Amino acid sequence: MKLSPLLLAAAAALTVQSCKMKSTESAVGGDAAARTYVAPGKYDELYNFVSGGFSGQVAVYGLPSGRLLKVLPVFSVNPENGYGYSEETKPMLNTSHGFVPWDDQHHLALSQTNGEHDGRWLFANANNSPRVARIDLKAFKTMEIIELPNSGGNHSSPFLTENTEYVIAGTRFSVPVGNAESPLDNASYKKNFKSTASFIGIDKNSGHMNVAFQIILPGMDLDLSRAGKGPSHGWFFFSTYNTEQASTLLEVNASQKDKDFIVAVNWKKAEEYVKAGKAKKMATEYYHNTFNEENHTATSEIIKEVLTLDPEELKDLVYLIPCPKSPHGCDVDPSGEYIVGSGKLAALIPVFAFQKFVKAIEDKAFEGEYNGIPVIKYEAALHGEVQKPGLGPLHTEFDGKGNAYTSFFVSSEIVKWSIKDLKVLDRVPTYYSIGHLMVPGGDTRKPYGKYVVAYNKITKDRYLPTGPELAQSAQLYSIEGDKMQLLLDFPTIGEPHYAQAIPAEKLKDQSVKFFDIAKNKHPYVAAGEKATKVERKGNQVHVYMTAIRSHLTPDNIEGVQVGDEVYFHITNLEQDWDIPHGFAIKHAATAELLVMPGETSTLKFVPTQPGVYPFYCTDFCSALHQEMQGYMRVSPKGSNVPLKWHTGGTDSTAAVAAK
Ligand code: RUQ
Ligand code: CUA
Repeated sequence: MKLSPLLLAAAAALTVQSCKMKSTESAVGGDAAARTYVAPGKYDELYNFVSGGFSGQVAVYGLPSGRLLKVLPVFSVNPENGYGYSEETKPMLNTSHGFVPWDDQHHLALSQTNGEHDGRWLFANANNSPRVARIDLKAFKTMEIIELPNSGGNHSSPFLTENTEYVIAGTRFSVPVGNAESPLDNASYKKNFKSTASFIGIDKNSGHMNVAFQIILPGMDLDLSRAGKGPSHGWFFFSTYNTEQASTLLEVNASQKDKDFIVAVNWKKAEEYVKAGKAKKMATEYYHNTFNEENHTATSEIIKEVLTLDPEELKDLVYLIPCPKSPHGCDVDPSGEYIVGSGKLAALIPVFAFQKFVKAIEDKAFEGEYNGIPVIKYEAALHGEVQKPGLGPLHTEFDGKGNAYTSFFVSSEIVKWSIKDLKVLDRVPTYYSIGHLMVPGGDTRKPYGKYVVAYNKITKDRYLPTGPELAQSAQLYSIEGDKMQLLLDFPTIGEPHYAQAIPAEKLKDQSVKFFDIAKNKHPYVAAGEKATKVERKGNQVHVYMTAIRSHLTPDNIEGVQVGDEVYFHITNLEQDWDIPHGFAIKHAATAELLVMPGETSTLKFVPTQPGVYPFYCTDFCSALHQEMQGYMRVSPKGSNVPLKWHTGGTDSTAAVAAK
């Protein structure tokens, strides 16, 4: 039998495919299933908070199972529960440029006390319209979003100091400060464009954020950052690229120089300068949105001023450490002594020693200045280099046992190396093209260790094909032994970037189960069915409605007219865990509400045609959930149908008379 060339090619392809699959599968440890299996009804060991990338949200997974537990809406509207659609949550997404329904969410930071995760809050960045959010880890809810002035692409954010004194946010794009206009060419870039490092102060008790001050740096791209800890407490380190200061074709122009910088900022000094009145007030405008737990409502505040510090004037505020080559990750080890700079285009990983850095400043071991900021000699701050680690190093995390784990995008692997002697100890492939990696607590003084998770950029053949867009992927490895061991793949939402993980023990018992209805201070609350009513104020109709298994009160409403603004204020009267009620009305141009027990939420509906509009509970809440429904009659504009409402056959007029 003669084989056609086409068949031969197909056979060859099959062989390649099966070889690949074999090697992929054999990379999994034999007992992997047992080590990631969480039996039905059992809890996971860790919460894993994973950035949602271009979904704008944060996803919560259990580890080691990889099970998706929740999608937390943060920077994007979320029709599933009405976030960004309800009247109460719309203000959360207000910015100086209006209501913005989406963002790109990259990095997460769990709040810390003494350099350890304390389980209070989770901070998240918005990359595109520069903002930082604070999520409360009792209710798993976005409580606060603050906009950043003078920023253009909030990538280097949010990163925390050891006691959550500050959330740090560096801008990726340099921009003319004060949102000024500028011609776009390299000369104008050098002259007008600045990068800023924002220090967001965090209130110790409430977690409330305020932009304490901004350091205005020369034009370049800040990429990632880490706070010092222990001996380096009081310092902050940013990686930068495009120190060439190009405004166009960065792919080529920002890769010219052998070395860019790690920007070291002395934030304790910055505090002193602010206290001494050395900061300049700059007029600006940015939004600060807070969700109030008492009335379940968000409000926006507009702030018109920011304090700025100029490192060209304040000479001991900022120092630059040369770092090869377009560094991405900039990571500080648990001891606070070593700073790892991962140059995307570098063939080695430089590790800097904090003590040497301090000594270099004392000795004035400078090689010159960059835009008026002293540049330390590379060798003077260098602890050593990891030689031939892999291709395209991006990020490094630590296990607290003296080992570092670096992700390599180009060579698609995780490499384990020793901080002390900079020797490569182990390497494992990732499937495929890893971006960030995360060791639980790997950015703190006391890593939990045990696992490293790879968050991959490309998924290809790992899951069943789902058209051109495939699930994004995370992979869980054991780091308990000398050799890393692949245990599990699990798909993620959006594109995963950075993540955090915390032992379940630290969070699970503080979880809010419902809101106390007696403490509900919403202006339109109906704290019981007796308090339900419908009120007209001009063309606004306010429906004070309650939901309880298994009816809505009132469930018949008449006297609404075309063009009225109807506000359904739904109070969920339940005082029990896991009993939300939903609310939707036919033809409303908005998402449903999902109202938590004890909470009040508002859906706005402007009917455009007369008719009868059914409404119902969307969440299957009891055996009679399907009975949880009602009608609103809408009459033509100017109609003389009186406003009335019925519940269980009782006419509102009678109910009102009886009161
Ligand atoms: S980044 S893949 Cu947006 Cu954190 Cu490194
Ligand atoms: Cu309430 Cu279904």
